[in-house]
Amino acid sequence: MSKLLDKPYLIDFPKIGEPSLGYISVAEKTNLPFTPKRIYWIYNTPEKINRGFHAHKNLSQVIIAITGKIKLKLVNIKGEILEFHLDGGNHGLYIPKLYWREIRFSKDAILLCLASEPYKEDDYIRSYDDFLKLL
Ligand code: T46
Repeated sequence: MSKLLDKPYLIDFPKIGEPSLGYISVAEKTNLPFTPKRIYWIYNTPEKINRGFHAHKNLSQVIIAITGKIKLKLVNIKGEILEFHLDGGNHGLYIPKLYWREIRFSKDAILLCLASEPYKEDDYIRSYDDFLKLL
């Protein structure tokens, strides 16, 4: 399935369980905008480190804060800024292609990413000046 939407949005995954037992959340065809071709995760990021600082030419992603808190600043090609705070394992953020991202992590944060494409370094726009040239 490939539903190409041009705006980021939050996805609420089901949260199955109860406090005394813990929870299971599920990402599947019915609640994802694409079928993931790659999964990666980021952890042990020091709080003073910001990651990202790039956009993707073609890649879409869904990002989940499995634990901890993750703040994302997104910029679209018109220069509009959007901010999102993720802090529950049952919420995901869909990020379409062509969004500059800057990401901050709480000490205990684990970021899980479902990516629409395999890793390709030439899909990255890593210079903000080059990104601004798309405006
Ligand atoms: C994104 C944010 C949320 C690989 O070899 N394969 C991979 O699948 C990935 C994601 C990265 N790498 C290598 C490339 C670099 O040598 O891992 C190193 C660190 O990657 P990067 O500097 O891109 O890391 P972040 O945290 O700035 O960005 C990553 C993703 O690359 C990016 O798509 O949106 O996480």
